[in-house]
Amino acid sequence: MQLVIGNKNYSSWSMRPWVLMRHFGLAFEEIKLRLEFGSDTQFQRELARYTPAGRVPVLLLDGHAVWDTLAIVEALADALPALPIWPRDARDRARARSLCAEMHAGFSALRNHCPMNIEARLPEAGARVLATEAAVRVDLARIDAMWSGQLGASGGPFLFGEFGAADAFYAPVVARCRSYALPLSPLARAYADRVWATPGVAAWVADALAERDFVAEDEPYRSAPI
Ligand SMILES: N[C@@H](CCC(=O)N[C@@H](CS)C(=O)NCC(=O)O)C(=O)O
Repeated sequence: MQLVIGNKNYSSWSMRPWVLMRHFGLAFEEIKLRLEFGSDTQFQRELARYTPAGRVPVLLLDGHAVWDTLAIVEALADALPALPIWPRDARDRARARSLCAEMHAGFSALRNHCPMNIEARLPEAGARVLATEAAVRVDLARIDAMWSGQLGASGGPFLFGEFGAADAFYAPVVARCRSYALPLSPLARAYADRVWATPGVAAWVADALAERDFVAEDEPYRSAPI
């Protein structure tokens, strides 16, 4: 298997399947493309070798391209049915898919105003966004309630007991909460800390910190390279 990804510091969508695959100890080759925005970039030209969709991540299964995180997670679950990527219980599985779909299709205010930037510490930007953007407050409250409710239902330590696709989908939100110092309830904060400490997430974060790259489009709150 190969996984085509963007910069680890910035590419929240790439992070999701990568940490899931790493968590389950899957052997895969990582193909990292430097993010660039706009048309006719080197990023777009290289990516076009793998997908016509123009976005990372892309999973190559025996050379067959699967793109978009939801499709990638489903393809992994199909290919590796012994792994608890989704919960075993059908109702839990349906709920886990709902949470992933909610992330995939929603939380645009949080995503737009607090783009993932693992190495950055931007508490002032976070405070400003929370003070001025009601939609971000709504997104954060929904995520906190989702995590807290789901941890109460499952008993933890992860959303459905053991770490799986739903936790991987929310790992970039954990990164945003840290960078922008977004407030969480004690239950949600403890969950976020557990996610951060998982070996797959920790490995991604270590790689992100080592990148020391600067993509201006992903740095709305800073104008200078690190
Ligand atoms: N719905 C897609 C979103 C993927 C996505 O937006 N990827 C970003 C990087 S995190 C990207 O490739 N951006 C490049 C561009 O927009 O040109 C998924 O779930 O994989």
